[in-house]
Amino acid sequence: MFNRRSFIKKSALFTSVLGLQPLFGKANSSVGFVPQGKPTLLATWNHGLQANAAAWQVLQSGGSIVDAVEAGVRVPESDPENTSVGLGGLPDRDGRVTLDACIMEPGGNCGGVAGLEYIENPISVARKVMTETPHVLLVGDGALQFALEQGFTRKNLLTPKAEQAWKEWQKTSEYKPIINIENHDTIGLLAQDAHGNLAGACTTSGLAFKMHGRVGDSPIIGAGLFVDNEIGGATATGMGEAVLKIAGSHTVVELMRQGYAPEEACKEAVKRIIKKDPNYNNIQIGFLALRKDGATGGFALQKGFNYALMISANQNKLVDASYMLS
Ligand code: SD4
Repeated sequence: MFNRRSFIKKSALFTSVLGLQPLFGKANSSVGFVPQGKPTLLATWNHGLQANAAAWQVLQSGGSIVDAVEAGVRVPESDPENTSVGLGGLPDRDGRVTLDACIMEPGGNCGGVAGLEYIENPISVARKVMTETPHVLLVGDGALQFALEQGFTRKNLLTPKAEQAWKEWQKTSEYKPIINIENHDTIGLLAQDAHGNLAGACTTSGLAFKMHGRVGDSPIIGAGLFVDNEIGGATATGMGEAVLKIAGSHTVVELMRQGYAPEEACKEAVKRIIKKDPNYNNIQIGFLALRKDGATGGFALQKGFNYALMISANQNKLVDASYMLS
């Protein structure tokens, strides 16, 4: 494990030798991480590659870190072939596509929507909740009403492919969440710009064929996503109920604050889920973490979770996360 005390000792020595002050944080918040001066993007699953590429483009053309994470996750949201996010997402058991999303910026402001129907890019509505309302989370009809007032277009999100899958499911109506669905699922994107500022976005259609009204971890700040600009950010994918029970992403960030390295922090959060959830064998959970100094990591409960890491214009690659159960 990354040892906080030795890190603080070493960085104190380093800064005193050079006569420098740590750039970020106070001694009692454990940091002193110096950002590496280049952007880093980290996103869940295969579709993270396209999301990262879009976010990178925004940063290169002078967009903000919040513009970048929003633009990144809009790509899988708008892909009708992707059955776990936005347009084309698998519906709930009543055949309704209900979307969850949230976004968080370096200043700690955040916004989210849950159970939002008919809007292709819920992440952009979440951003509007953050910037245009005094609230953090809008749900259901209220979220839709707000989106329409903000000028978003209402459209049918249930594609023929998703409708067909729902009809198939109705033949048995058996509710059994699928682990690692088609290797793309919720998209969580964590980003750091060249100045060291952090932001994140998370968006999903939630568990396929869920009860109508069910909300998972993804739109909940602290569960599906959390960013502390002094320490780092984290995001989650997988069985939302398990992530909610341990306030997963907040837990990962707090563990990094205590000195855990990103992967270790994600692993510790997975361990907490195993301790609490007797059903852990049948679910998947994946966490990603991006620390203030640009260090990254991920960890999953089961085999099969991967994520996209982008650190330069031509270095955007998939990484297989370590996992607990084989
Ligand atoms: C949820 N965490 O709604 C999301 C969806 C997901 O694997 O990632 N499913 O629980």
